[in-house]
Amino acid sequence: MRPNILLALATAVALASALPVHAKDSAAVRVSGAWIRVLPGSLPNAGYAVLHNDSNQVVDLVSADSPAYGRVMLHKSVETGGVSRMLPVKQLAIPAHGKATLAPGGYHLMLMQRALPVKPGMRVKIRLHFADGSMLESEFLARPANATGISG
Ligand SMILES: [Cu+2]
Repeated sequence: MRPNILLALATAVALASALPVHAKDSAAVRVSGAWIRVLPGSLPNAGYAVLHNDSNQVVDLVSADSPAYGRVMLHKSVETGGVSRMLPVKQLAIPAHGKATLAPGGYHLMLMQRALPVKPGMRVKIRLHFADGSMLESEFLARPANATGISG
């Protein structure tokens, strides 16, 4: 190979290795009260938590994933004319020095295509991804179908 091609290859390798391989952990967001309502069979499960933003800037939750589920979506439950429906949500803002709540009847993580067994009492890893490219891995406590919160 000619030297200038080798140089181009070396530059390409150097550029590739400079790209971030892993998203940086979010230092701004904390999760509390994280739990999953486990429904029987192949029904989707729902994940709930309170997301706290300790920083001076709004942080947007844009997606999530989990080794226990093939697909995780951000949803919002809305009631129109007495009928409850779920709508996909592109992003959820966590205000600066504030919080965003995912709870039954409102925002939630829709956990679909269960890939691992999830039983009440288990702790399930879910990674939250934010608009700034950071992410946060947290453990959600699996709870039975009739649970109304992380306890009770
Ligand atoms: Cu949903």
